[in-house]
Parts: sequence; structure tokens; C-alpha cells
Amino acid sequence: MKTNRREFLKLGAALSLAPMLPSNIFANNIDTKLIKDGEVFTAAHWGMLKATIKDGKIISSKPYQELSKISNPLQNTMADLVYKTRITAPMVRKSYLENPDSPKPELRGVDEWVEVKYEDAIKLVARELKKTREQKGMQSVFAGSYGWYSSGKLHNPRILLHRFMNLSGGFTGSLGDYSTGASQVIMPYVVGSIEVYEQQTSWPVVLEHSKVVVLWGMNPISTLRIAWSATDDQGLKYFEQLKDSSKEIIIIDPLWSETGKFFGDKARWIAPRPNTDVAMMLGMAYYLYTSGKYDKDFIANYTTGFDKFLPYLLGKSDKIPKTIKWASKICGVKESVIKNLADTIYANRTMLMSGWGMQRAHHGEQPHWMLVTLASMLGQIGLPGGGFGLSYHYSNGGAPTCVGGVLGGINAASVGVIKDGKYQGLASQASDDEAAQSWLNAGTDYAFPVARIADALLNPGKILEHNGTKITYPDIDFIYWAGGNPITQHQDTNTNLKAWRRPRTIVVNEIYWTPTAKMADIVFPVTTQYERNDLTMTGDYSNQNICPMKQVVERQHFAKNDYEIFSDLCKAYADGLVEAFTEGGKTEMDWLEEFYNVAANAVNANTALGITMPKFNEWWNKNEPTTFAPTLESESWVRMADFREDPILNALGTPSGLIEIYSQAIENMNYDDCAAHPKWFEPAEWLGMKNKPAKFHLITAHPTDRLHSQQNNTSLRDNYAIAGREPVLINAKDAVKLGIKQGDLVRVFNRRGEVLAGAEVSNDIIPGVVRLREGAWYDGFGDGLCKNGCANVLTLDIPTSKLSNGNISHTGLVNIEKYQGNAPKLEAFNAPKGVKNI
Ligand SMILES: Nc1nc2c(c(=O)[nH]1)N[C@H]1C(S)=C(S)[C@@H](COP(=O)(O)OP(=O)(O)OC[C@H]3O[C@@H](n4cnc5c(=O)[nH]c(N)nc54)[C@H](O)[C@@H]3O)O[C@H]1N2
Ligand SMILES: Nc1nc2c(c(=O)[nH]1)N[C@H]1C(S)=C(S)[C@@H](COP(=O)(O)OP(=O)(O)OC[C@H]3O[C@@H](n4cnc5c(=O)[nH]c(N)nc54)[C@H](O)[C@@H]3O)O[C@H]1N2
Ligand SMILES: [Mo]
Repeated sequence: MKTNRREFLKLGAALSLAPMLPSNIFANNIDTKLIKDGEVFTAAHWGMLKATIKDGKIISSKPYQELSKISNPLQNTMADLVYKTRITAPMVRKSYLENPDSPKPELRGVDEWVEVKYEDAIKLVARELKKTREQKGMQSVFAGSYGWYSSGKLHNPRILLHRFMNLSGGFTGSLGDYSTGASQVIMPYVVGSIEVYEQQTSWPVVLEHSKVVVLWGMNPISTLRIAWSATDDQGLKYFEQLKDSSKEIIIIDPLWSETGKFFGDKARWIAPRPNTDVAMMLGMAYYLYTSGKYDKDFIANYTTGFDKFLPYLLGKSDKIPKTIKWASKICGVKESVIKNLADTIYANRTMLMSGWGMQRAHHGEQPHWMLVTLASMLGQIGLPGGGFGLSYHYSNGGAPTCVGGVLGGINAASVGVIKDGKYQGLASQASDDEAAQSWLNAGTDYAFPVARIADALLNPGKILEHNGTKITYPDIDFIYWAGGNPITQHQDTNTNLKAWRRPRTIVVNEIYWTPTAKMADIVFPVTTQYERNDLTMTGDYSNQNICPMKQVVERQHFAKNDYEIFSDLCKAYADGLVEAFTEGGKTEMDWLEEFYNVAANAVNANTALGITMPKFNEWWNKNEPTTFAPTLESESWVRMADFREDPILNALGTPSGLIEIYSQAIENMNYDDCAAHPKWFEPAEWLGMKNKPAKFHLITAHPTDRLHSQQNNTSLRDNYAIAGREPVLINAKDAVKLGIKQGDLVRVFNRRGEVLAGAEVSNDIIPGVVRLREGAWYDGFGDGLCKNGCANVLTLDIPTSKLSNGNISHTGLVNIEKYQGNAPKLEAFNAPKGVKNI
């Protein structure tokens, strides 16, 4: 290591030292002293937490309150998250350190690493970033940096990265997200809003009025363990109340998930083949239409284009009537079951709740479009307890919105101008500067859909059709990622790895030695959220609490906050930049006070609330959340009730103002993979295809005991690992045929790659389908066999369609066999070559 550091200093000789931000900040009257023995309140995606500290160490963590009896073990792992698998110091990949101009990118993931001084790493990144912008233009810097990082209004690595990248001259970003890539693009054409991140008809209304609740492709008992801000646990509480009610519950899912097990006998299970729901819904629609069991008035008054959809439904346009029989052949569900389902939801007040799994599939625009069409035929949209809801499984959708305050937060600023090594101000204010004006737009011009990352890296200059526009991929030569794990989370890992070996420079801010950190050239060690101070709301739709996220323990090793790393990069990049970035030197606590005041001022101005929020220091020192209450209106709120009441005055945001079963806007795009009305398209790989390239349909559902890849490195893994690996769920009959037993080590593979997994054999999944949850850290550097069962080694990296270009991670076929020979060692949680394990 010593020689390597000397080598670094040789090439870094031109770099001078700049003063760094102090690493611990004390503000007046604000208690930032750490509690060495006692309890600390904080919050995370997985909820409001109490940590027990002894001698300055985390002993345990638990939920702050227990709203429901459904346990959430993600809340108990704080100690592991702080003490395990950490990146201890700034590190640079050896070949990069030796020659950043010719850094042997093909060695990413297998090269040796060298520890460097923080100041030197900062200088190196600033210098190489500047070089890339000068040589290739700002659009060759990709800092989309999608990810789920940690909760917090200040320490938001993605926004901080964007703030730095904007102010220092611009970058290429990304569009949309992995979660709802298809639905968030199609829904605005259909109902005029994105739906997936919007408040749902309030739970108390559902509990009072719905007779039937359909859970269509959703696993809320698992996915409600977290929220984007911090969960308030109300979602789980309401599902408990639903279970205790006398309503009919119908679960439509190829597998009997945690949610199925939670409802047990209370729920009926309908299990279609994966990715065939649209066919099933079409069969239902055909039956309802031809038997006159649909709401003609609703179709006439609140929708447009049903007449243009009918020729397709009835088979007049393609000679294929979408009968129940036709549907049954495709989806594998008995005709009588489909008919009964249609009758049940027609005859009863029904809430069609849907998760997002089925839109993360080839032609993923169609399921929710068809669901809305079906709901329109039922005519219950806008009625209490009727219609559809696309967010009951996520972030406590349907928990009534509280009235109170909403915190401020750090923002991404906008593009700045740097000249002669000096920050000149925002480009938007330099209207006479032509170059500045062109920079202003370049980043947005080049931004591409988030899940096209590998495609973009591999095909600079390629033109992508997207949602009626054409996007040219930039020539990406520099990637900066902070707060995501794309090597584990992006589809078709082997193609992705090739793509990630294209750019000259990759910088990653990470807490742990994740596969993404291992694929970088330079890594900065980052604090966990438990090693810094922040603020968060809970809910996300409810906005029920404002939480202090008080620092729980000392920083570990040489970890820095993202805020400091980007502040220091500003200092190294150009004079005057850090002042813009920090707004004249604001500290952590200065920002938090400001964000708090946004909420507190609103609360204090609203005397009707009967809540006074004290001065920030007083509130902070108490280390407790402030809780707001819902109102009578929010408790009885019904989605689209206003539209139903008056579709002209309260028109939807669609071109017609109505629900669009046919979209002229989409027709005008003339895409071959997304028609102007909902339609059944065969996915690229599925069980009903001719010449199947592999035997089993792979579902890569979201993990119950993780948040994606987060927490794979905690002791929770001991509870679910089988044969020391990520489990793959397989039907008992299939297992017998393959000679596979519960607990066996198996190889799951297709033409895209291979992984090892542990066989979990049961009848909780239909024959022909297997489930390997997303988020197991990729562990195949070197020989390509992932020893940790990373699902994305097997998934397809093609877009949903030209309309939305979403990812299709629930589409794809795999083979499975018992693993022969000695089990290779698991290395997913080891530090890379040249770095000591901790
Ligand atoms: N096969 C398959 N793939 C999928 C999906 C699927 O269903 N199937 N789902 C997709 C979906 S919906 C999503 S949202 C994505 C999620 O993909 P990601 O958001 O990339 O996944 P995470 O594992 O949450 O990665 C977050 C990373 O941020 C780090 N981190 C946490 N806090 C901080 C911080 O303060 N600073 C910094 N610098 N880093 C921090 C964590 O250690 C972790 O490595 O995955 C997608 N991938
Ligand atoms: N514990 C935990 N909670 C989470 C997350 C996590 O990683 N862990 N991730 C969060 C994030 S970022 C997101 S985007 C959401 C994701 O929320 P979702 O997208 O809803 O979650 P998934 O697990 O991908 O899919 C939900 C269900 O759909 C089923 N399914 C898959 N394909 C089909 C199909 O073709 N037809 C039918 N009918 N069903 C199908 C799956 O078997 C699964 O049970 O969850 C959030 N909540
Ligand atoms: Mo997501």
C-alpha cells in the first residue's frame, strides 16, 4: 500500500491542499452532543426508531411505536448497518491511480484498490471531472445517480450530487424511475395524472364502503415495511383492519406471497401466468360487455374512445374475439374463475388495488391501462370504496393526509458558469453569455430514461424514441453515483458490466463495499444516516410526523457526509463555488433549522391546528417527533369524486378531460409496441411462447427482508438464506421433476447469465414459475457466476415500449438445476482486492 500511495503522490504532485470542512459542527444552543448511554430517537425508510446506546455503541434498535402487530425486522438492524461491511477510507482503483488517462477500465471489478488521503481523492476527482468536461462536453458527465439512499431532507446524496454538478457546469441526468417506469408515463394519457404516487381513496372509506377488495399483483405486507420518506406504519395497520373485516379479498398473483399468508383463508387466490393479466382483463371485459353487465352511463359520460376499443375487444379488427376462453388459454386461469371474478366485481362495490410488479414487464404500459378500462366498465370510479388504486401497497397510500407543516429540503440548484477557475453565477442569470445558455439546456436535452443506462453507455449517439420525442444518447465518459446500487439493481448484469467498462472515470460515494462501489475507480466512504443529523417527514401521503433524525453514534472510520464531500469538491473545482453550494457556508444545523422553520412557520400561522411548534433548538433538544392529525375531509376523501360530480368543471388532465380508453396522442406517435388503446402484446419471453429459450418464468419481486440491496449485509440474511445463498422459490411438482429438494444448492441460468441460489420448495408458487427476489449483491466478478443469487444476472434489459422505456424486470425465462460439485465461496460481502475486511 505504501508504494501505491507514493505512486499516487507522484501523479498528484500538482495538486495542492485546500482546507476541508470541519467534520463536527456545533451550533449555538443546539444539542449535537452524542448520547453515550441511553436512547436516541431517529427515523429511516423503515420507520420511526429508538436506538439503545451503551458506551457509545449501538446495542439495539426497535420501532418507536407499535401501530400494528405485523413485525418489521428491518427496524432492528441498526447496529449491523453501522458496523458491518463499511468502506473505511477513500480508495482508488490501482490502474486508475497509475494513469487516469488510460485507466484500464476492463479491470473494473477485479482490479486492486489503494487507499489514498481524502484530500488527494478530492483533488483527483475535481481534476478528472474538469478534464472530461473540457475534452468531451458537460453532457459526457452522467450523474443521473438513481437510487433509494437514506431518508433525510439534507443528506440526500442524489440532490447534493446534482447541486454540485449543476453549479460546477452541468451534467446529463435521467428521466423517470425503476419503480413505475411504464405506469407513470401511460397514466397521464389515460386519467391525466400519474396515479402511482398520488393519494388514494382514504382507507376509512374503503373499510366502510367496499364489499370486495382485489389485490392485483401486490404484496403490501412486504412492501409497506418502508416508505420513501419514513414509514408511519399506518398502511400495515389498515391491512390488519381489512383482514378483520368481512369483505371479500381476492389476491391475483402467480405466487402466494407474505400478503397471501397474512390473509390466509380470508383471501381467495387467483394465479395467472406472469405477464398475462391484460389477457385476463380483456376476457373479463369481453364477457361483461357481451352480457350487458357494464355501466353504459359511466362509459358515455366519463370516458372517451370505448367505441374505438370495441372492435379490438370483439375481434372485429383482428379476427380474435377476446373471449374468456381466449383469455384462459393465455393466462392459465380457468374460464369459470375468470367469469366468476368478473361477476363478483360487477355485482359489488369493489376497490381494485394494484401493485406495480406487473407494469415492470414487457409492454408494462398495458396492465394499468386495461385495469382503468375495466374499472370504467364497472362504473365505480369516484364512488366511495370503488374504482382503482395504484398506491395502497406503497408508502402508506390511503392513510388520510394530515394537516400540519411540511419540511423544506435541499435543492439541486441550476447550472452555473465557471470561467478562469472562478464560479461566475447561474447560467440562467448570464443571459448575454451564449455558451452559458447552451449549457443550460444541454443536460436536459440529453437526459434519457433511467433504465436505458447500459444501452446509453454502449451506444453513444444512438437515437432513442421516447414518449413522442427523440433522444440522442450522449458519449458518457464520466459517471458519478451517490446513493444507488445500479450494478445489483439494473437488468442484465453481464451487459451492464460491459457498459460500465466503457467510461474513463467512475466515482461512487458509498457506505459499504457494494458491487457498484467495487465497479468504481474512486470511492468516497460515506456516513450512514445514524452518523449525522437530519430531518424527515413520515407517511409519504399522510405527512403525519416531522421527525428529528438525531445522530446516534460517532462516525465510523473516515466516513464523511455527502454534503462535505461535495462541498470539498466545490472548493477544489473553482473559486467561489463552495459559497454557492453552501449558500455562504451553511452548516448541517443551519440547513436543518431552515427546513424546520418552513414547517413550523406554517403550523404556527394556522391557529386552527391548535399546535405550536417551538423554536428549532428547543424542538431539536427534545428529540421527539411532532405528530399531526388528519381532518374529517381527508378521512372521507374519495379519489376522482370531484370528477364524477362534474366532469366538465373538474375535468381530468387528459386532452379530452375524460378517461381515455383510446388516446389520439398515442395514436399520433405511431409506435408498433404501444397502440392507441389497451391491447394484449406477447412479452419477449413468457410461458406461452413458441420455442421457449428456457423453461421457467422468473419473477424478481421486491425483497421482504431488505430494501432492494440495502440490508443484504445484515444478520437478517441468516433468516432467509438457504444453502448460504439467496433463496429461489420453486413449485414442489417442478422440484420433484428436477430432482431438487428443499435446501439444495441450485444453479439458475439462461443465455444472459448464471447464479447460485438455495432451493425453497413449496406450493406457494404455480408450476412453471420461480421467484428470486431482487437486491442480492452481485457476486460474480471474475468468473461471471454470481454466488449470491443476484436476480438481475438473469433479467432482460429491453424497454417496456417506445412510449415509456421502463425496465421489464418481471419478464424473462430461466432454467434451474441442482448444482453439482463443490460450492464456490460467497464473496459478496468481502472487501475487494487490496482492502482489509472489517
Ligand atoms: N430484477 C429487478 N430489479 C429491480 C427491481 C425489480 O423489481 N426487479 N426493482 C427496481 C426498483 S423499483 C428500484 S426502486 C431499484 C432500486 O435500486 P437502488 O436504489 O439502486 O437500490 P438500493 O439497494 O436501495 O441502493 C441504495 C444504495 O445507497 C446507499 N446509501 C444509503 N444511504 C446513503 C447515503 O447517505 N449516501 C450515499 N452516498 N449512499 C447511501 C446504500 O448503501 C445502497 O447501496 O431497483 C430496481 N431493480
Ligand atoms: N420490504 C420492501 N418494501 C419495498 C421495497 C423493498 O425492496 N423491500 N421496495 C419499494 C419500492 S422502491 C417499490 S417500487 C415497491 C414495489 O412494489 P411492487 O412493484 O408492487 O412490488 P413487486 O414485489 O415487484 O411486485 C408485487 C407483486 O406482483 C407480483 N407480480 C409480478 N409479476 C406479476 C404479473 O405479471 N401479474 C400479477 N398478477 N402479479 C405479478 C409479484 O409476485 C409480487 O407479489 O415496493 C417498495 N417497498
Ligand atoms: Mo422502486
